[in-house]
Amino acid sequence: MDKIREDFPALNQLIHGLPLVYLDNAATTQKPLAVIEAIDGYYRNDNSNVHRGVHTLSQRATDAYEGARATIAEYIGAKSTSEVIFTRGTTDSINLVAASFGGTYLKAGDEVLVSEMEHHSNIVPWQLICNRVGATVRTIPVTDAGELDYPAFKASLSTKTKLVALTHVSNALGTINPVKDIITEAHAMGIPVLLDGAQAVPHGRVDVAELDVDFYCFSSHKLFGPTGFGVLYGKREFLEVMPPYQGGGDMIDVVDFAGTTFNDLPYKFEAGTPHIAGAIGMAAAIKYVNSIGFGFIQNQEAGLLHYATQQLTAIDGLRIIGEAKDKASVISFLIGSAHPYDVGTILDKFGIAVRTGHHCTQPLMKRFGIPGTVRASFTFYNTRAEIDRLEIAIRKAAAMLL
Ligand code: C6P
Repeated sequence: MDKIREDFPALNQLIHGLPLVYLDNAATTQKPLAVIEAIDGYYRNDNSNVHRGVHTLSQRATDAYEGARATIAEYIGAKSTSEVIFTRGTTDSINLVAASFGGTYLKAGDEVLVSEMEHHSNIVPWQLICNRVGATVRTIPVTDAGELDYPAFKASLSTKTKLVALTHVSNALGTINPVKDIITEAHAMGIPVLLDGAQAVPHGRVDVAELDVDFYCFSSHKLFGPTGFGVLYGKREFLEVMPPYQGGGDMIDVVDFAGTTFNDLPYKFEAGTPHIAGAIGMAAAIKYVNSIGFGFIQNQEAGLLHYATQQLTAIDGLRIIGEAKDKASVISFLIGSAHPYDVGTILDKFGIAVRTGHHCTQPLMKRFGIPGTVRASFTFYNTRAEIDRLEIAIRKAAAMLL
């Protein structure tokens, strides 16, 4: 563990005079040296634009950029690199599908099915497009335990449903949704499925071919890579017929005032100079995760989740929000009537980083009748000793606030 933690320089610092306990991994993970060095190396040695130059640096940059696409495609089990579109992140990926797929195929009276536990970025893009075309965003309720109401999901599917857009793992509750069953159910009625995988990819191997998912969206920065970069995986049969999302350089074939033709996949959806260092950094992150292995990662996270749940539930007045049977290493909680911001501010004084607030899931907070939660999210570099520090700090916060 010491050796793993040495890979993450940001973990090794004092906050308010105490060693940092970083438990905000669902917001963004820390970056290993392998990622920092890959980005540094690119800017030091190979910095150039891609797909545009015959000179050596441009070729090196292009090779690294397209090499990253191959690494990412292999990682998620995509059949072809042409199904892997580079975006600014999960939010951008969902907006792309909403604007291009939604803008083309959604008509008045149609429905897009989302759940009550969605992040705003899997709600608002659908509201924007549905409002434009006269379609409706329909919601699947969430149970008291924070699970998807599966019978309600089944009952919501109809001939009006043109897309099911669901989160794979809830950022606010940690709930892991039964996505394989959901996809099978939707496909049986000919309905495509988009999954928001922002919180799923850091916790386990996702195989898009095995899932048979139609669109899969995720961000690099929650997977130990750089911010501002992410992926839209889409099945070729959809991407081929979807119109471009944005216009500009690289996404065209021939431009003429009489009419413009577009580049092949995936470039049709990648207008302008891309985040080259982002792609290189994300590929380095994937190689790093592969070197650690999901066997170790999942074992570590399951142990931390179990230990933290046990330690935290022993605290008087502490209530966990989200008790799904199948859960990622996330604990959202409230202590008595204390406001989450106050708890988070006190925890910071003890050197502990957690997230507080509505976690960009306001409808979910409304469902539970709460203003927000305090969220501790763990990854493989966290330790039981850190959870002990969290527990002690929560007890002190409770003594101060209640
Ligand atoms: N959730 C959190 O603290 P971007 O910002 O595009 O990289 O990811 C958006 C997003 C989409 N879906 C889910 C399930 C997410 O968790 C997030 C980001 C962070 O929970 C920041 S709000």
